[in-house]
Amino acid sequence: MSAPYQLYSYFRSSASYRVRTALYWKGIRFDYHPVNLVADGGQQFSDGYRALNPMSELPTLVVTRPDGAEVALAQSVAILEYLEEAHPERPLLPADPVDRARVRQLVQIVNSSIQPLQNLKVLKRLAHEHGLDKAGTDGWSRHWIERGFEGLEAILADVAGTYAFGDEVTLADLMIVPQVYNAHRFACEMARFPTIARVAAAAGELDAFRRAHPSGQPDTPDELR
Ligand SMILES: N[C@@H](CCC(=O)N[C@@H](CS)C(=O)NCC(=O)O)C(=O)O
Repeated sequence: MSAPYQLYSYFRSSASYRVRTALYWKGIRFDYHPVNLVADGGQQFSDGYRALNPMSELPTLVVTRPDGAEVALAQSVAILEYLEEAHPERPLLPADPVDRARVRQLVQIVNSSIQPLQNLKVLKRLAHEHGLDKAGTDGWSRHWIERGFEGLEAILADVAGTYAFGDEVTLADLMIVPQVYNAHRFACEMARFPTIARVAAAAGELDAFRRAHPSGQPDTPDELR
């Protein structure tokens, strides 16, 4: 029997990593459908995938309604908010409205002010239209991640506990752990961001985060396992 959710994911996609973590955190069954962002010129551009997600981005979560109708949800934060509402067990947002907004502030720092600037399509454009080599595009990504982490570090210095917002895991951790994974890929100087590094390491130890890690997905190449 197929699972109630169908996740379209790429092992190294940080936005997919966020959603995988939420699914494991809440113990929700899902089928994994790999979409390779680099093979064949990018499988996200295939007609089949574009029909699910016209933005040609990962992740997409296909949800089956009680009447059997399937709905494709895109944008990882919209998916996380949906999962939080549909599966309130093991909540990932605090109860207090002001605290919920503060967690969402952290979510949006990663979602809107960091990740889009180092997305694959941006790096491809810099390489193909503006002549940057690999060192150039890596430097670009490093710059924007470190710029964003400067602000995030200052905020976390006030609000972090064991995890990004106090002592409970929240959506902020689901955003920060994959962004720190990307920061390492681009050789960011993480020693400058001790609170971010500390909370990402603490959350990264937890079972859901381990299971969602890029090194252990069905489409992870053997050499990266
Ligand atoms: N804001 C979107 C971002 C999605 C996104 O950028 N996905 C990346 C992988 S992490 C992607 O599919 N990139 C495809 C490309 O750049 O061609 C979300 O949160 O879902």
